[in-house]
Amino acid sequence: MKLTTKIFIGLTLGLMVGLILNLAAPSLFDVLNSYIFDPLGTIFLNLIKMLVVPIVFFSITLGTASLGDPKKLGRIGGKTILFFLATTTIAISIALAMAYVFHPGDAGGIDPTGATYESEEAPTVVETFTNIIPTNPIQAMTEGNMLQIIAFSIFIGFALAMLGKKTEAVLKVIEQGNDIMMFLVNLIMRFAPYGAFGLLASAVGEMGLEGVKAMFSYMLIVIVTLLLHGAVTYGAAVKFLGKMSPIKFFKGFFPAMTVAFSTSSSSSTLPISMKTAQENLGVPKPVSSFVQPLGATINMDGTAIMQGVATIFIAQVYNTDLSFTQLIMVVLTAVLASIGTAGVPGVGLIMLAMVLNQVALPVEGIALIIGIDRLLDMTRTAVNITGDAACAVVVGESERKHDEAKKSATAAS
Ligand code: DAS
Repeated sequence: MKLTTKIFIGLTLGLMVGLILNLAAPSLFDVLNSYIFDPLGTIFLNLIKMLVVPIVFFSITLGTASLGDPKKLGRIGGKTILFFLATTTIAISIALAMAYVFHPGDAGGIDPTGATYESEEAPTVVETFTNIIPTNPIQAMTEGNMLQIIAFSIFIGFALAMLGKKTEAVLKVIEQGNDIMMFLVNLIMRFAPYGAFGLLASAVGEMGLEGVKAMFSYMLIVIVTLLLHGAVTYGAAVKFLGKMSPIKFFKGFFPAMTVAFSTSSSSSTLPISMKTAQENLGVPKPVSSFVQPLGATINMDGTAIMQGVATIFIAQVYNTDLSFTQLIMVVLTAVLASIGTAGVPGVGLIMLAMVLNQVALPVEGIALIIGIDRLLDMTRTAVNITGDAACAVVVGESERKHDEAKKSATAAS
């Protein structure tokens, strides 16, 4: 049986077991969660998290080194950032429109009085950009500061490309390091169905149906917008820019989506996202190794969608009308906010506080949606990494066309 099918079965069983225990035997759920569900999920999460830092370092260093000339690195970087900004802006605009049309905050039965929420300090956009260069790369790795690890890896890869034969032995070590990481990803993925089961049983068992009912309209709008953005925006991008059938794209990338859904973490899913994009979608390794780790950190369309719907939902619950200028501020802040956060569970809520502050909405409103955020986090993380893969397919195709044009120009001359 295919691994994807096994993961899907794990997720389905987890959903059923979590719901049944939450409804019929909550005390039994607590025991099973402590001794089975939570440990299964945590072991799986830790196993893939163990690989994230070395995989990002080896793959980006190797990817940058194999890009060769700095012009190509600049070209790929430019296309990647442009794609990320364009799709995230589209994502949050669709989200704001959906929330305005369907009014989730007017669903009634939601009493905001007494809601309290302590928002964690989010980095400002300027801090995010100035902090990209690590003063201590080893410390960046121990702390898992993804943007700094990416920046350091690009410098090392660039040096390897420029030094060529002089450092080919080091390049060989980096190549072998990357192969070791990919082997370990394969090995760990055998445990994915059990990890997915544990993670979902634990999340659903804790949340239960109660939370879902109260926030149903809010959840529905977020999930519909996520699916709409994924199918339409990414489908159109891979079809018209990536010259790939959307069916092939979504089917080929589905294994990574199931892991993102299970773990709610783009960074933890990165090893599998890259393996799936390279093996199932044919994305060239140098492009995948550059675009996907960068995207897992700075490109979060799913998160921007949640922030767009949540902002309008909270404005409606607190009977506050947002002006057009404020809506533009929401789009800008959410796009920039998603750049500043690493892909880990629940980070979208922390950044939502930044967006709400920007338009003077009560941050306490987050307390209304925190209960069901885990399930939405799963869905939006799957969309986040799918956006990165769509970008890798589009940039890969663009580079193929560029190389072809270069070859025919050389042949003609
Ligand atoms: N869980 C985050 C991610 O890994 C997304 C979020 O929190 O919004 O992409």
